[in-house]
Amino acid sequence: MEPNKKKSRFVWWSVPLIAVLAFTFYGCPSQQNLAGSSDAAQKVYVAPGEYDEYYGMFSGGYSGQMPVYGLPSGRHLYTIPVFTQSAVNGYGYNEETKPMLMTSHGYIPWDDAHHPEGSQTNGELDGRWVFMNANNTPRIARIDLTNFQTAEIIEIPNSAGNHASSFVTVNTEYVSAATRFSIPMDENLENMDVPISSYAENFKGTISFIKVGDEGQMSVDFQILVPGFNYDLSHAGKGPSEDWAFFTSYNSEQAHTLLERNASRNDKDFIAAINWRKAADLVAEGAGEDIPGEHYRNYMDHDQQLAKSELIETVRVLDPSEHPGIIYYLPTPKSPHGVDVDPSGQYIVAGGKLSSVLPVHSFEKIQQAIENEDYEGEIDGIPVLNYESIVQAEVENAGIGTLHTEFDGNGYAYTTAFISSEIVKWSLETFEVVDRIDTYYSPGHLMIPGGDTRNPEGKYLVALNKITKDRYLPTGPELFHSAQLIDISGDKMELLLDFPTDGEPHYAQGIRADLIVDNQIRFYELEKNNHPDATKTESEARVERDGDNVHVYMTSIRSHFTPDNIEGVKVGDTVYFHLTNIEQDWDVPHGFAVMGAQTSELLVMPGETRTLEWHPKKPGVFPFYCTDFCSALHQEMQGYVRVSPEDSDVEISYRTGTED
Ligand code: K7E
Ligand code: CUA
Repeated sequence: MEPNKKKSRFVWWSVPLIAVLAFTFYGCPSQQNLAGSSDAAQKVYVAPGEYDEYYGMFSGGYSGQMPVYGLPSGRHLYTIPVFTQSAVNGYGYNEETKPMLMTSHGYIPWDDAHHPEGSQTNGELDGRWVFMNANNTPRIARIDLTNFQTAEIIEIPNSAGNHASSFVTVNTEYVSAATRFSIPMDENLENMDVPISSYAENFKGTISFIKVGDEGQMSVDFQILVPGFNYDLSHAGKGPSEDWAFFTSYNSEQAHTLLERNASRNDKDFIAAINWRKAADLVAEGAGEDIPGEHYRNYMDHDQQLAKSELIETVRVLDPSEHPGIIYYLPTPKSPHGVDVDPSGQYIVAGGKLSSVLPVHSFEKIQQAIENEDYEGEIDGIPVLNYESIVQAEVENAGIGTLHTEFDGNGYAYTTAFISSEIVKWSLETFEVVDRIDTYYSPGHLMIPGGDTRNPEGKYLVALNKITKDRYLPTGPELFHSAQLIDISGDKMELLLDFPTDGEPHYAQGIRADLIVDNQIRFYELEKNNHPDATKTESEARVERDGDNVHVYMTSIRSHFTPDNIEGVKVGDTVYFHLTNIEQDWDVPHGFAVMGAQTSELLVMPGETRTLEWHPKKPGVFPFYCTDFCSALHQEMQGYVRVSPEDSDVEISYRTGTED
């Protein structure tokens, strides 16, 4: 990490100098780094009340969420709760959304999310959904962009470390998933208990294709059984290669300990090139075998506005040795990381994280090599194509530790180099580097709006940096990651803006705001709320005892709850507050919290019903209140619930606005 240290030192002593330079050469056009100049400020300035041009949908990494930023301003607009409970609005805490986080391992309130990917039509972003992977307990989420909420989460069976995910095919026919960590696989669960040292013999990988229905509904259509390597990243083809998808792998050494050394021995690992169309056709004709593969599909029932879970027991698996032509290995130097397909669909670029060059494969040459059976070997029935025959170019001087590439649609590619802390721009014609710019520090992914689609918008690039160090006011040992907005509209890249990001964004998607803005739901129509516990008018509000369970059917409207005085609850009861917000206007949520509740608040959108479960532990009178400042009389929006001892004979009663 030498280069970082050097830059870091440079920055400290040069802060006053940069200020002086900026002052002296104010507006100087020859300066590559415009940040801090009024020109840069102008380019990112979005006036108060104005909208940004792009939504930036970022992965939250270990936050498990999807923070949303406006671009070019870098303003944090919202955070979509996805794989992790969110105490901000009760996602994963309230009864309605808990089922979203069900898995075959039980309820899992956290994950590590890396790759958001927008739905596409004809190879272009269409603004309907964003998909995102969960790495730790393999899952894929679908976020609905009409309400910015998680609409569905599907678990991926026979997989561990769902990293090469969730990349879509050109018409969102499929979303990809693959095993980062290979694991023992056997139809008999007891045979899964094997010594780790039997890796080479027992550990397998799977590459999964998740079908997406017209309404977005996801199902695991099929998995392809592959040798036990680490499958790292993915991208679907486009244009001539649109029936194909590409997955990098490392650890073709099949090491199971100290991978930093043991998985770095081979000169080349592989990109798996998969003809998903052919595999899908075979499956549709009945090919493959159904094997055990317990997994959950959780989805938001739009009618009832609550999440439901279903358990699926099996999954269809294809063995490539029985179905020639569905998968080929492309030898690729040295533990490649990202794999990116240029807008024409012709070039497949591998991130050569341990390689001194950046290899670019040609789809045409791949097809030629397949036709000629130009193989240099075979692994478990998978033909390995001849490297020399498929490589189009090796980009020299593309930086050290190259990871990910995006495209501007004007004939250029941009690659992040982690170790040399820079973004390198190179030509898709000459395969020569034409420009480079320092980033602060150590970029992982980068994002150009539409930069992995058929139609990129080559205006801005966002570098998603892994190391922040001295870029902002320090916040102790833990620092937010840093994103940098770079102008790529000219010949020279220009740094415009730094902004801190929540969690650890890996990848991001930039989606033109006009694809999304007009489809926004502003509130849920009360009339269409078919939640079984909805209370649509104050006159229906009530409290009912059912054994030890007490159900409070409650409404909220500015600025009171109905009912707001409740008696007859006893220690040992389970109390369910079913709160319906009966407002019918944009941006009037009401919150709900009761003292001693063992869970988060509820934040209920207009027209929606949410349920908080409470176990009162001691007698007393417990206040509840609205947590969202909803009106001038928000502080008056409160109530009391009386809790009596377990053996009390106080009957259930409730009221609002009357003395008894
Ligand atoms: Cu490179 Cu998870 Cu896509 Cu991070 S990954 S950087
Ligand atoms: Cu409702 Cu504050």
